[in-house]
Amino acid sequence: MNEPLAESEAPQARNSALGEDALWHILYSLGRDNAHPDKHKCYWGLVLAVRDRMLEKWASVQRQYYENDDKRLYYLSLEFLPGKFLRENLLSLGLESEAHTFLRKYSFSLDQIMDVECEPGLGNGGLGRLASCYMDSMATLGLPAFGYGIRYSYGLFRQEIRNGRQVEMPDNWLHEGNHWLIPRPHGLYPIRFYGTVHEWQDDDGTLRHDWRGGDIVMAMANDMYVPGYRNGHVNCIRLWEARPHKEFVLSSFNAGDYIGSVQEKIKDENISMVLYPSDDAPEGKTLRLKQQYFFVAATMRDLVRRFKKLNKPWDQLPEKNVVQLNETHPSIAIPELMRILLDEELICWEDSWFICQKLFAYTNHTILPEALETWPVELMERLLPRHMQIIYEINRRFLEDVRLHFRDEPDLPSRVSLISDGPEKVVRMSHLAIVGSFSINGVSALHTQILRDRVFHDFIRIFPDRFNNKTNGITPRRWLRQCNVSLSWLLSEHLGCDWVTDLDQLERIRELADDEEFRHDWEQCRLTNKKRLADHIEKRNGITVNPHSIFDVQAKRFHEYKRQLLNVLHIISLYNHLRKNPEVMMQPRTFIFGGKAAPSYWMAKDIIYLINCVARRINSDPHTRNVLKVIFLANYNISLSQLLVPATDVSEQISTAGYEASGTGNMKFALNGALTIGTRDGANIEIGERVGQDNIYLFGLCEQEVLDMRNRGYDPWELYKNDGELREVLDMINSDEFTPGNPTAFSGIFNSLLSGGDRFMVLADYRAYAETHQRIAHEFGDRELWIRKSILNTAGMGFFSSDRAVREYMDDIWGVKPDV
Ligand code: NTF
Repeated sequence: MNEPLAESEAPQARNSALGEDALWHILYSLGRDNAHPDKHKCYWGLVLAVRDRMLEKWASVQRQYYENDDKRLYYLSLEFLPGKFLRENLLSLGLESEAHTFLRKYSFSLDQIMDVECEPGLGNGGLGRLASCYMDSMATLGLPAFGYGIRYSYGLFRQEIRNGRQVEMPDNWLHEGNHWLIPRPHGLYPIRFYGTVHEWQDDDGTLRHDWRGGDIVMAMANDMYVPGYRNGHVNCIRLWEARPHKEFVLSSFNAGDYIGSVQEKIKDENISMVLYPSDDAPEGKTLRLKQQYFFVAATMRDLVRRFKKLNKPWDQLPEKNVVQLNETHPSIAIPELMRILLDEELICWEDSWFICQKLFAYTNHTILPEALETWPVELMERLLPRHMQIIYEINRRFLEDVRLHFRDEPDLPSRVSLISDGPEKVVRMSHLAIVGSFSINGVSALHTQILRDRVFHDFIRIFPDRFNNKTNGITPRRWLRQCNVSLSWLLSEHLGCDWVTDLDQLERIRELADDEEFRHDWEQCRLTNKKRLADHIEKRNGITVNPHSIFDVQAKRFHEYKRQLLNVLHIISLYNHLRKNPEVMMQPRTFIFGGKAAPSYWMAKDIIYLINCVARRINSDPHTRNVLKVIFLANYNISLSQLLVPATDVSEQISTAGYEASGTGNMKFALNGALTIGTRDGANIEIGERVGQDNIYLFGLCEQEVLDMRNRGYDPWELYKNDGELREVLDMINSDEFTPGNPTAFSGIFNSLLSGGDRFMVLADYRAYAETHQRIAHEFGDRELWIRKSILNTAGMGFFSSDRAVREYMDDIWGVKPDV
């Protein structure tokens, strides 16, 4: 099969063939015999050969940044989820067919080679994956951009399902080393924790501060390269790793306490040891705050070092740089830069604050109250004493201003204060991020509106110009071109290859929806993808699924607000219906779930257990198993997602309206031709506007109706009483139907659904959801109608390219320009 996209456009710096270089590296870099390389050697050799080509481009791009005196973007994120690299990098660099040629010689396919690669799980979900999509678009647009994060030794846990329950296993992704990551052991930065603040007076009598003592941990850079799509541009994500300050504490070493001295080293390295596995409930642990400060302090050092090379006055710092904070996790950067300017550069408060406020921009990704980050003042004072002083001073000046401008609102200062009074005083990190940034954005139109109307309502009045929306996007390189090869070829055959970097071109397939031959080809592509997934399911779960059945997929983190429960309730009701009416013809359906639950989130883990128990029961029932299957795919990650997304017919996006800030899974599925069943939440609303309301199944309460119902008093018992089908399902969950001998296994779930306090109002949307599913099954049976809708979904999704999103950030917020 031929590579359909023009590779000749790709600038090629090196002359030697990729394969030759790979062989060279197997011998000289890996020290292995290269006579008959096995698939591991082929993989590692290829990685090094590809890396060489990226490094050459990266070096010249870095020089260019200095020569052109470019403004630089720093993208700070505690999480990145890049997925596997090799195929993506080959594709971006235009090296795919060279790689195929090399591999063919040794009878390997690229797919086989990809099995060797370990996926870095340096993120929990949407937030981290968004950061990676944006890094891809920044490189493709040729932006002078730098990603910054942490090189966790252990990524997000590996999920196993044992007896239906989630079991967490460590993800030791670096155990074989990773050549995509280049460690930079020279020029480490010392990062301080604890210690004390000393005051002194300079010659003019100005009070100065000096943070001393405490513990020092060294920050070492590990660089991960991100090539743009066939434009010769390569950027880098710098991931900081904690290293011990001193190799051993020599005194205890000499005193014979060998283990004691090594312990000191282990303590320091702990900082970058493991990613916190919860995406929306901060644990408030000291180690997490240490991680945040550690990576932010090292990053600010890098920024200041590069700026100083330019020999420009400090007030030009924000003209030459901009820092985007991905959520509040890196917001300690604001007081850290203040500390550097005030205490090290001896700049006055007013000038320092002016610089900060022009440098930082903050993206909010969630309105869940439990996810809004706070840190106890007491902890901050101990760990970062100077930063706490600075935060107090920022707050004092800010509140003074607020009192001045809003004289008749005596309650306002306490509502907007950076420090909340309560039994325990805490620093509200979102308030710090808002006060210290020139731009604050939400990630979908609805989410931004909710920030304006509710969550940050007070701040809108204080800083009316700072708030804006940037609807999320996804990269078409990974989420169409790479994960859906057959559809990509079909698209390129009709559109040419430009859609890969200009996704609006997809609009042009709208008219092909009327073309019978095109519809046939479209359906064949989808079937190929579904068969591939069916094979995977057979292999992984030992269950045979029918590739002609509706593949209905809900793949995302497990959280009550995402309402996997609504999906299961409906599946059980279908099962009941089938058992009662064995003669009825039903559209065969395969319901597929994937996702992890935070290890301490018991309700979410129970929901996983429920799904697996229901699956066991349904899949083994001879009366129903030909028409109904339920599959739980363990260890959902980027690679699995790339397999699921192109094979999905129906994409479940059913969060309680108002709770999902945007969603990006919703975009991936629709881009690949799945139809969405979804609530009017996050970006679902905008997807509906783009693909057309006839081509999406939106149902249930909208955000305002959710609020109204809550105010009126939500009464799930009423729904239980009046809806017999629903009642039967709930009673089954509350019995030993799915857990023989254990009738209370799911009583927690039952009670949460029927408590008037169910914040997520699962039962309120049940009837509308079930009816919508009925319509879907009916319309799926009309192949012409369904394929037409599928095509129109892909056609309308151009807007959701991360290239569009990054361009908006670039034009409205960052003020950086492409340098290609
Ligand atoms: C997530 N937030 C939101 O829950 C998603 O709706 C959104 O698509 C992504 O961010 C990306 O914007 C988080 O992961 C977090 F951490 F903020 F809770």
